[in-house]
Amino acid sequence: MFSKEGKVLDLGSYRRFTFEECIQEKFNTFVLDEGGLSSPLSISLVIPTKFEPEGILEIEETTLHRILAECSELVDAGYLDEIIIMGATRDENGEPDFTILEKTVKIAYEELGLFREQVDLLNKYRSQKERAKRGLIDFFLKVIHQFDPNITKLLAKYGVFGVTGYFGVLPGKGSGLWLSVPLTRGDILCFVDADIMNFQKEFITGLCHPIIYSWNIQEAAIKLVKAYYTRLTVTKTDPQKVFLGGRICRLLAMPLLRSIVETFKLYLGLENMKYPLAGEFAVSRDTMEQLNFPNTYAIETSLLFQTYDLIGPTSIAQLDLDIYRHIGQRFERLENMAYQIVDFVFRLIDEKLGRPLTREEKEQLIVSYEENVTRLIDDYEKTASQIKEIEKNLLYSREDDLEKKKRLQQVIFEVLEGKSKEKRPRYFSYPSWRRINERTRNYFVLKEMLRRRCNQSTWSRLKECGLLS
Ligand SMILES: Nc1nc2c(ncn2[C@@H]2O[C@H](COP(=O)(O)OP(=O)(O)OP(=O)(O)O)[C@@H](O)[C@H]2O)c(=O)[nH]1
Ligand SMILES: [Mg+2]
Repeated sequence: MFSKEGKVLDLGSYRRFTFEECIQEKFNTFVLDEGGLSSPLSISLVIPTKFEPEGILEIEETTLHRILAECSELVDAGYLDEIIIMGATRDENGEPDFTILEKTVKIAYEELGLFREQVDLLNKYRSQKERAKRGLIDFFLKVIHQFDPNITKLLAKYGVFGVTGYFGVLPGKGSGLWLSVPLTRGDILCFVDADIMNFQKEFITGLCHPIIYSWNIQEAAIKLVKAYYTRLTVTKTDPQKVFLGGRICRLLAMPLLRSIVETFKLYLGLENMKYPLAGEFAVSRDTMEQLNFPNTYAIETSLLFQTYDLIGPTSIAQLDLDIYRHIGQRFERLENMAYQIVDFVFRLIDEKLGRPLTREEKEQLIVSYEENVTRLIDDYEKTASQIKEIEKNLLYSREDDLEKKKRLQQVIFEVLEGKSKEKRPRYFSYPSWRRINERTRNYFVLKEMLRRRCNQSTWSRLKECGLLS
C-alpha cells in the first residue's frame, strides 16, 4: 500500500478494505499518550455543518439521520472514539443559531445508542447531571457552535488571539476545522461533510485504514487520505433532479492544479489528484497540528498543498468512494467559492516563487487552463453517459459546463489581474496549533478547557431541546 514513484498513491475503491480488517487493524495499533504510556489508537470524526438562516430542510435532516445511523455502527464496533459536530448556522440577524444544534442532538439521541445511554444515565443520576453541567461528563457526541461566546472567551483567556492576530473565530469552514483540532482527542481525525445523502460507514473505515495500516512504518507512511468520487448533486428546490456535481472542483480546481504543475513545475505529483476539493479526508493529528488554516473555502486546497510541502506526495493517498450523492448549492454561491480558491492559489504561487507572476506566465497559465478544462469536459461527457445507465434522472449538458467554464476562466483572469477585489473575502489564515503552543505554552490546558466547554455546550443543547430534565 505504498507509493514508490513520488506520486500520490491511488488506492482505488474503498471496497478493497473489508470492514473486519479495518476494525482489527485499529485494535492492533498503539500510540504513546502524553504521559508516555502505550495506549490504543483513537479516531475522532468531525462533521462541519452550516445551514441557511431559514433553518434545516427535511432533506438535510434525513441526511444527518443517515450519517449518524451509519456512524452508530462504527461506534458499536469500537472504531470511532468520538464525534464532533461543528455548527456555524446563523439566524437572519447574523446571530449564532443554536436551534440547529438542538435538532442535531435530538437526531444523535435517536440514532446513536451509546449517546442515548449517556443521556439517559444523566436523567437517572442527579450527581452525573451536575457533573455534566460542569463539563465533566465526556459526551460521546459533542455539538459546538463556531461562534459560541464561551469558546471565544477561552481562546482569549489563553492568549490564542495574541498569536492569530485577530480577536474571535471568523466565519468560514476553514475556521471551523481549525477549531475542531484542539476540541478532538483522536490520533486520527476524519472529516466528512454533512450533506452526503448516500453516506456509508465504509467511507470512514476506508479513509482511516491506510493511515492506521502504515502507522508503525517509518518510511513512506501515509498521513493523509483524501476521497475522490463522482459527485451527483441533488438540488434543494427539486430533489428529483440529479446533476453531475462538483462543478468548482471539476471545472476549476482540477484543471487549474494541472496547469500549475505544468507551468511552474510546482507540486509535482498532485496533478493526478482526482478530487482535490473533497471535504472527506482522514489525517494524522501530528500532521494536522502543523498546518495553517485559511478561513475560507480554500481550506481543502490549502491543507493539501501544505501537507505536500510538509511530508511530500508519497505520504498522501486518495481513495475512490465511487458515487457521492449530495445536496448542492446554487451556482452563485459556488462562484463565491471560486474567488476564494483562486485568490488563495495565486497568493501561494507568488509566495513560492518569491515574486509576482510575469505577463507571459499569466498568459501561459490561462492557455494551459483552457486546454486542461476542455480535455476534462470531454471526460465528463463520457462519465455522464455511463452514469445515465444507472441513474436515469441524471441531467448533464456539455454546453452548460462550457458556459460555467467561461465564467470560471473570467474569475481566474480577474484575480490574476487584481480586479474584483470586493468579491474576495479578506484573506485570513489561522496559524497551526503547534505554533500557537510554541508561543503560548499552554496547549494542553487549553485543550482540556475547550473540551469542557464543548461538553457544557452539548449539555445546554440537550437541556434546551428537552432531552435532559
Ligand atoms: N462549521 C462550518 N461548517 C461549514 C461552513 N461552511 C460550510 N460548512 C459545512 O461544510 C460542508 C461543506 O460545505 P458546502 O457548502 O457543502 O461545500 P461543498 O461541499 O464544497 O460544496 P457543494 O458541492 O455545493 O456541496 C457542509 O457540511 C457544510 O454544512 C462554515 O462556515 N462553518
Ligand atoms: Mg457540500
